[in-house]
Amino acid sequence: MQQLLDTAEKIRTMEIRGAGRIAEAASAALRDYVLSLKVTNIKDFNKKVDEAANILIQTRPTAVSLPNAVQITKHHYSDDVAGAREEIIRNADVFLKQAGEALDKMGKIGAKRIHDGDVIMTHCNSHAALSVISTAFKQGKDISVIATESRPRRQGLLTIRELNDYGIPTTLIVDSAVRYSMKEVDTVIVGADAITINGALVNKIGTSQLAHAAHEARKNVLSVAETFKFSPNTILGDMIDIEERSADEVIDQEILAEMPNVKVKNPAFDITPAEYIDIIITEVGAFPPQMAYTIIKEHLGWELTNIG
Ligand code: RUB
Repeated sequence: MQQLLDTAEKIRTMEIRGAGRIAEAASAALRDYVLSLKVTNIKDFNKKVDEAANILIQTRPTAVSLPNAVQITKHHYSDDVAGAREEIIRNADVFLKQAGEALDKMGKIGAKRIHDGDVIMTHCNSHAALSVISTAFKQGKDISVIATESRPRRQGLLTIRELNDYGIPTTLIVDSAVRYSMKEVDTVIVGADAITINGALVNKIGTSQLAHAAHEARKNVLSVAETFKFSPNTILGDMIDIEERSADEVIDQEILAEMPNVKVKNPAFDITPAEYIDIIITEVGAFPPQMAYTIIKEHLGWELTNIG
C-alpha cells in the first residue's frame, strides 16, 4: 500500500503530472498493489482494490484520464482472487502498452496537419502535443514553436527544454502575449485533460483564451488526446470538476497576509467550447469534436443504454 500512497502523493503534488502520465502512473500503481495484496477472499480483494482505486482517483479531480485508467485497470470478471489479480495485471500491462503506442500514432496522424514553414503555438506541457510537433520535425518539416510560459506552475519551461533537445527553434512567451503573437502562428496544438460529450476541451488554464484568439485570427486549433481522455460521465450530465489549487502557487503567503481584502483564485484548468476546436487527434484518427459520443461509445464501451 505504501507504494500506491507514494504514487498518489506524487500525483497530488504534481511530481507526476500531465493527464497521460497521471493515467499511466495510476494504472501501474494499481497493478503493483494487487501483486502485493495478501487476501484470499474475493470480496475482501475487491473491497481493497476499490479503496486503492479511490485513493488514486481523488488525487486530482480534472484529468478524466485518471478515473478512466483506474476503471480500465481494475475491471475484472473473476470470482476468485488469483483470477482477478491476473486480469488486473493484464489490464494494466495492456493499458500501458496502448498508451505508449497511442503517443506514436497521434504523432503520425497529427503531423499530417503540419506543413513546411509552419509556426506552431502550444500551451503548458503536453506529451501528446509534443509527439505531434516532434514527429513533424523528424519528418524534416521546417517548423518553429511559440510556447507559453503557463503560469503559475510554468510547465512551459518543461516544454521549451524538450523542444530545445529536439533541436526545434522555439520562442518562449508569457501567457498574456498569446493574442499579440497570434499573427505569426499557423496552427495551435494543445493537449487535453478531458473532452466532454459536447466536444468541449478541458485543458490547462489559458487554453480557452488561446483558442479564442486563434479562432478570431482564423488559425487552426488542434487538440491531441488519447481516447481515454474522453469523459463517459458527461453523458450522464456530470460536469468536469475544475481543480482549484493553492494560492501560494500564485503569490507568497506572507505578502498575501498583508492584504486582508485580497483573495486569490487559482483554477488549474479551463473549458474551450467545441466551436473553437478544428480537430481532435486521437490514436484512432482525427475527429471533429462533435464526434465525442462516438469515441466514448466505441472506445470506452459506454452507451446511452448504460444509464439506469
Ligand atoms: C497539464 C495539462 C496538459 C494535459 C495533457 O496540466 O494541462 O496539457 O494534461 O498532457 P498539469 P499530456 O501540469 O496541471 O497536470 O498530453 O501529457 O497528457
